[in-house]
Amino acid sequence: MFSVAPPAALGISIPGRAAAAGHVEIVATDIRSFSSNKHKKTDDRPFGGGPGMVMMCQPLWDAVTATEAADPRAATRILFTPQGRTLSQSLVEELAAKPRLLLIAGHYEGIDERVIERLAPLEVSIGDYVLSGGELPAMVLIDAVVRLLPGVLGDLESNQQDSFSQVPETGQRLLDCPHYTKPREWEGLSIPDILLTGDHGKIAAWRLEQKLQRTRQRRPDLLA
Ligand code: 6GU
Repeated sequence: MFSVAPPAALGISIPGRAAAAGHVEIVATDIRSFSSNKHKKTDDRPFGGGPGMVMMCQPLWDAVTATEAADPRAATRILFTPQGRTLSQSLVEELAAKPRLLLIAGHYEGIDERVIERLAPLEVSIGDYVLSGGELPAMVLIDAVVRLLPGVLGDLESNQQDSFSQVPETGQRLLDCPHYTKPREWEGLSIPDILLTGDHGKIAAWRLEQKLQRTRQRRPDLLA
């Protein structure tokens, strides 16, 4: 078959545990193994000249269609590119609800536009900076999606209170509040008294206020 070992980074921490427990299956495909060229070439010089190499249509098309045919569930195709829609927690939530994702990581200056048109993938970027390929963005997306799958996080590490998750009180996406643990005094520094009152209503209100304050100070764009 054409699958290869997924990147080692996916075998550890929460994605690794999720895969071991059967909450997610991650399969990697080497596009090079679909090259019809005797040198396993998957890229070539750009028409019109210029620097860099361009990923050819045929190996990518064949890799995608063969990978899709190996599983009857329809796949949502995602192509990682700096020209894509910026990844956000709401997009991560949308993708976590899909039965199957097919992630395409190009490792070249670009991909022949004709195969992008034919594949019609969702094009996704992870931010306004340049990486040398889509592998790290693919791992970022996998980590963000897998931790939202049912059963992956236990109650103690619930994702309900993460930064960028909608707060139940207002439905806004806010930054997280500060957290404290033992000891009560550390190096002369104490913790906010409210956290010791045992008044869960007041504590929840304080935390919401902290989230709003932090978001106003650090990320006013989230409130706009
Ligand atoms: Cl998805 N790909 C590359 N090459 N660079 C990026 C990116 C993706 N997102 C941010 N920078």
